[in-house]
Amino acid sequence: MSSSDSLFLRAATGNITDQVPVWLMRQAGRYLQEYNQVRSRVGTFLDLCFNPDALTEVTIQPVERFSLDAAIIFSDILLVPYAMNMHLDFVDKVGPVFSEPILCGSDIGNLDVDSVTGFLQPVYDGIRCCKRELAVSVPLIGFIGSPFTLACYMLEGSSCSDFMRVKKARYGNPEWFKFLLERVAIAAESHLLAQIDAGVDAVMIFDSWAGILSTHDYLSFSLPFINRIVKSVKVLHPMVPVIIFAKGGGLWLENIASSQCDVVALDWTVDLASAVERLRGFSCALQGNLDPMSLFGTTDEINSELVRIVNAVKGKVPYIFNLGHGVHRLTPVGSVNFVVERVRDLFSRFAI
Ligand code: 1CP
Repeated sequence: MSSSDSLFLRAATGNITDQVPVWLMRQAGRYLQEYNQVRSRVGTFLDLCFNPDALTEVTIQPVERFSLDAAIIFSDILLVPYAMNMHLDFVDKVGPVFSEPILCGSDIGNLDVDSVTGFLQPVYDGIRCCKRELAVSVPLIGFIGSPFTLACYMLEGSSCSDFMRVKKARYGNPEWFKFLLERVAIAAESHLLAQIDAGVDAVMIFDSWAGILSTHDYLSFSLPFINRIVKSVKVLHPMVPVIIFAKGGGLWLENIASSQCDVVALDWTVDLASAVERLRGFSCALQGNLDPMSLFGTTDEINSELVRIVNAVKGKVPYIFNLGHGVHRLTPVGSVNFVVERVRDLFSRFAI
């Protein structure tokens, strides 16, 4: 068997599969005891991201524990701005913090685009290490944040609620806002291509803050920069599937599917059956949709969500099971187990 025969890659390249491939956004992390053990041994979150052996270990942990059909390299979207020379800390109970956010156009000039792949070599070493350790039936996914989502963090400095600085930049100085997006797009693209060169089998672009934009702005300030990156991947690596995830992007599924991407990843706000209808004319696979917070509910409630999902997709569209966003760090591990086993069971029992 070669990795292209894997369940995940068959679905990601547009084939309707008999069994459903399963993986979970943020499948590695603090809800797993074995992750916390490695974290406390290795040091900070950033220490872990730059330690090829340790990041391999935590990448593989959830794959082994839940027999998942794909691994995602343990890393973070914010390593790209970090590699562009922005000081980054992950502060307990706060999250990521850039202590010197971008304040004006002249700060953009200080961003280093050329050294990104040199700085992120440990990530590529980690990818090579994961590829040696993973079974061929388990493909490895590489990823970046979308230029817009990265720019949000670079302007705000940390997680925020009103995105005042982003909106001020966009409406107060759209020219330098676009210039920032261009610089970030170049850096993010080089990191994605380097991950492919190191051996990832598929790539995903996370546009986690897409949903704060108007439709006009999503189509002007986010999707074009993603499209440019997708085009480069397709020119250089036409066989590598590209997944696009826009959180809050349910209004724009057709626009996303019109890029050259292979898989449209859905958050939990989208009605899956309607998404299947809307994307009928496009040759894209679908991924995701289960509300990650449903894992805090009863098994009956989780089960009915899974029945709805399987009913909407089975036999109709190439589909990869996933959540509509990342696994929350307080998620009971038993619920993850239940979801993974139950969705496979339901999928194999439903007649096409
Ligand atoms: O101490 C810790 O363990 C830190 C928690 C943590 C983890 C486990 C962070 C900080 N990042 C990660 C890993 C991570 N981040 C992965 C690993 C692979 C896997 O999925 O198993 C991935 C794919 C990401 C991607 C990521 N980072 C996104 C996009 C997906 C999403 O969740 O929307 C975003 C927005 C980030 C930023 C980030 N990094 C960390 C946190 C807590 C956040 C979110 C902050 C916020 O809510 O604004």
